Amino acid sequence: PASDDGDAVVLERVPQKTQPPQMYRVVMLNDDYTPMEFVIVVLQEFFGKDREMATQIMLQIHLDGKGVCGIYSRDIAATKVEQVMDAAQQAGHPLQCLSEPVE
Ligand code: NFA
Repeated sequence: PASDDGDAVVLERVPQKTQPPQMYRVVMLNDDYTPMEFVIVVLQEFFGKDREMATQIMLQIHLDGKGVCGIYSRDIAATKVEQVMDAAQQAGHPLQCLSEPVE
């Protein structure tokens, strides 16, 4: 009968190769002309905030000069910026929005 005490099977842990995606903060900037109500509606429409949270974020931007609307992967963040900038332009408001890598 064949002996089976020969070749040991070694299972090695392969290091994880994939990294979580770089995330991006979508930041909105204050200005003197965009109506507060417009900012609140934009935060609800494009960032899924309820009216209370949208109002808090708007006031933070108004008082501090800028505020974070959300954190997303690159393509989603770029789309949010585009949606805000398009809506602002359509409405004739100078509202500015940008994305920046986290860390
Ligand atoms: N500062 C604007 C105003 O007083 C309101 C505003 C808030 C604009 C947040 C842009 C961003 N009408």
